[in-house]
Amino acid sequence: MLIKKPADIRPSEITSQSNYCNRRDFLRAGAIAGGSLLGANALGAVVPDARRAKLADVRASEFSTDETPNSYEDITTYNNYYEFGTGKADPFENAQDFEPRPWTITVDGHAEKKGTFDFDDFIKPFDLEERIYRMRCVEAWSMVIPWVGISLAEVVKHFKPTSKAKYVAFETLNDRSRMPGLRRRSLDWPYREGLTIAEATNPLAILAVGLYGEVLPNQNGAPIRLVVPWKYGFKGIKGIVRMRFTERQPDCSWNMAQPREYGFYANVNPDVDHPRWSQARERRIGAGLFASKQPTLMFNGYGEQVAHLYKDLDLRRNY
Ligand SMILES: Nc1nc2c(c(=O)[nH]1)N[C@H]1C(S)=C(S)[C@@H](COP(=O)(O)O)O[C@H]1N2
Ligand SMILES: [Mo]
Repeated sequence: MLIKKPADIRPSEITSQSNYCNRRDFLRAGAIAGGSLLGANALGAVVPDARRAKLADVRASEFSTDETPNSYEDITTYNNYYEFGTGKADPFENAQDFEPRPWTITVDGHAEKKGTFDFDDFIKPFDLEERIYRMRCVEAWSMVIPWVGISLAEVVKHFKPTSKAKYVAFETLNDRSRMPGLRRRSLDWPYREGLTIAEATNPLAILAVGLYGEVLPNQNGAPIRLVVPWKYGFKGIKGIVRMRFTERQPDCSWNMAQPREYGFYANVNPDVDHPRWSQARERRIGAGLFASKQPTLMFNGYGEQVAHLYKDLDLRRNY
């Protein structure tokens, strides 16, 4: 285990957001904090099972944007998470009582290391980083979100995919007793997404476990979700329970539902319109109803890091 740098979150982004803590959560968070005095570094990353508990040992990332993050309220009340309903406020309203524990993640397919891991054991080997990313939804709205996450590239390396592995497929929890939206066939459950191995090992891709320096809220995908900032929001699968290394391009929920509208790649691209609307501009959530839309950037502004992944690909056909 490498020695980590001390926590280095920009205080301005966190202090105003952390007032709420119920007594039970407060006590549990306290117990974790006490434990960390004995050496959280030596134990690896620890994500407490307590709402809005602060995450320890988070370092800042060189990949963060310096744009102002959206408010905690914007980020946690305007969501897409169809397992909790299709309205933008549904996940906030219907996911409050969801318990993201116990939680296991199964890793299978073409990899040397496989198995079913308890969430804490899964993330323990990896360092926590704050990554303030621009996020762009296919519905032409955007936000800036201060995630806390672990590098997906590190995770992939850890499980040692074999030469047969060309893609990584992810699946969301599919438990009707805990997710009311699953009773409707708004999508073919479980929610599924995938990346090429090259995409999954790009340094920008993360698995997020936190937001604003705190444990990830349920409506944003607790306890662990994917974040790929150069792709449309729907690639960012929430509540991940399975990660599978595959030889063939995996099925993806939105692509299965509407193949003409949602492709496998789903790179943010202002030049390729969605069949029903333009993708050239975006509305920044929180900017006010009368604020003008801003231009959308190729690869959501992350071209320097990711354009090389697609140099041999026709991005009009591979949308
Ligand atoms: N399991 C699951 N993951 C999901 C979705 C979903 O419906 N179910 N919606 C996606 C879409 S369309 C978007 S825009 C993002 C929204 O993430 P956020 O609510 O944290 O901003 O989650 C993505 N991940
Ligand atoms: Mo989306």
